[in-house]
Amino acid sequence: MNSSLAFLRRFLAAWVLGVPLLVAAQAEPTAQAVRVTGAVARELALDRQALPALPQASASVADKAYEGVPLWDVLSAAGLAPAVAGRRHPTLSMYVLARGDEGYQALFSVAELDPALGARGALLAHRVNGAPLGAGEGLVRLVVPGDLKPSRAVFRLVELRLQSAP
Ligand SMILES: Nc1nc2c(c(=O)[nH]1)N[C@H]1C(S)=C(S)[C@@H](COP(=O)(O)O)O[C@H]1N2
Ligand SMILES: [Mo]
Repeated sequence: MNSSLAFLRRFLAAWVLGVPLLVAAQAEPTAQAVRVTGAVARELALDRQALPALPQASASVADKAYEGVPLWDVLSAAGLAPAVAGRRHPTLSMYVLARGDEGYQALFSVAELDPALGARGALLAHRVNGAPLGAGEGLVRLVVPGDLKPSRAVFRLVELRLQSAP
């Protein structure tokens, strides 16, 4: 009798404590900002308020009209800071790792993004076809004009990490 009562108590305690923890884990909110990190002069965090306040641009990709902030503007605001010194044209050996909140990653060379070189016009999009991004796309989707498939169009973007090739 006593032991089954103890079991019931433990069961109830696990239930009462465990359920809210489980719910909290499942309801993990979409990241509230895109962070610009790594080899930059100053790290940035762009949140829901900051993004629409920056100069906007648009891009059409796969029959969708995206609006957002040019990726190059954000990289310029953060300031490229090559980690390897004494190199001619040091940004030519730098790259950006774009990461979604679940760990999905896609890499861009700084040169392909540079308006003086590849000029891809990549956008940190926060609106599509005149409305906020779709459910599941998060706060920001990286939109990449010129890519034939949207494989690098990282949704639920949380980080842009600048690195220098060794
Ligand atoms: N965060 C994140 N972004 C991602 C992916 C992913 O798995 N995670 N898949 C990519 C791939 S391979 C494709 S084809 C497109 C699919 O986007 P869509 O469902 O809007 O067509 O999203 C890209 N962006
Ligand atoms: Mo894909």
